[in-house]
Amino acid sequence: MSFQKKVITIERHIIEGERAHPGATGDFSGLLRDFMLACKIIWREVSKAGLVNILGAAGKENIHGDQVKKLDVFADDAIYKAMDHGGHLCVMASEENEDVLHIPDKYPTGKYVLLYDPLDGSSNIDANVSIGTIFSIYRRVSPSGKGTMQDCLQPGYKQVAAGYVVYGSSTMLVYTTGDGVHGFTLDPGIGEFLLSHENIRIPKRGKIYSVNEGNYRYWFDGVKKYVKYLQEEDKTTNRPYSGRYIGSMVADIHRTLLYGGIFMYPGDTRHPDGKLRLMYEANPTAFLVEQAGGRASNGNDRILDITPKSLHQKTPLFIGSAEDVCIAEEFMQGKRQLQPVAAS
Ligand code: P6P
Repeated sequence: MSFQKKVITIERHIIEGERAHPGATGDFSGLLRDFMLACKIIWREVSKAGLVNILGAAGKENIHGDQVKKLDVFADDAIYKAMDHGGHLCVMASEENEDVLHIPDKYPTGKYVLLYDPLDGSSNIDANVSIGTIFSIYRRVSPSGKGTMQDCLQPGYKQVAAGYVVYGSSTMLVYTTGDGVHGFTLDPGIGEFLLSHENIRIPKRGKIYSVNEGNYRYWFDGVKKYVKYLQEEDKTTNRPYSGRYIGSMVADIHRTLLYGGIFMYPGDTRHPDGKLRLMYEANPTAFLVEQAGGRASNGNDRILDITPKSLHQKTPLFIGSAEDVCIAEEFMQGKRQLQPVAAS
């Protein structure tokens, strides 16, 4: 008799997780269920984008001056419409919208806050490169009723859940509620996310580095020295590392989480705070990577300890295997210098 491996859906995983937390109301599982529906709707469009000519710029620019692609707009709308009526949220904020997104008056408000990047890496949509949805969930801090900007501007260590959906060769949800990191692969045949990667742990040190080297001339010395260190030969530390850069953060983070190593988007002389957003990209991925045993900083401070000042503020990001990020920080802080390499 062949025994089918236990099929664990995301719903079952959440409910079993909630049972482990007495006092859980099931509110959270309802929130995630609604969010997963939105991601399946996005997956359906992303997976057929090349067929229905949905690609191409929608002609609008988002508040960051990026050309908005039609799928960006579609994804943003899909998430808002899936989440606005369930009574789980008091307010939302999206990377695509300048201000917070209120719950319509006709719907009840709840105790959670959702921040999301509806379709990160969207500049790669036309090239069929993996892209992703990133989400971050907090408990509200305002007493009741309509949520506020303060509900959205909480430091990353206050997150109660975070994760991403990567739309790639297969579509995967990777999330944490503070009790480890778990991966679910979408079975298109039944439209369910099934547990495929339980308790993901990032290697404590890797041998891949991921950064846009096209920005080299603008990098501060610490970054230049760190990358040069990674390119030196030293078999005891698996150097030189391999360079891998997809230019789609969710895909680069997913590889880093599974294989180890470091992903960096440093600040530079043109953009001292780098390009990535604290609330929508750095905080959720930092929560995930720390839960998997890794580390995430801006080169000096732990990402999750940064007190946000504005909804769309940017931050330099060094994230991945703990030992790799620590070495990067030493170079960034001038505590480590390149050693003269013995002539080979
Ligand atoms: P660059 C995509 O636009 C994005 O926000 C991230 O997904 C990605 O890591 C980064 O920008 C790529 O930026 O400047 O290297 O093209």
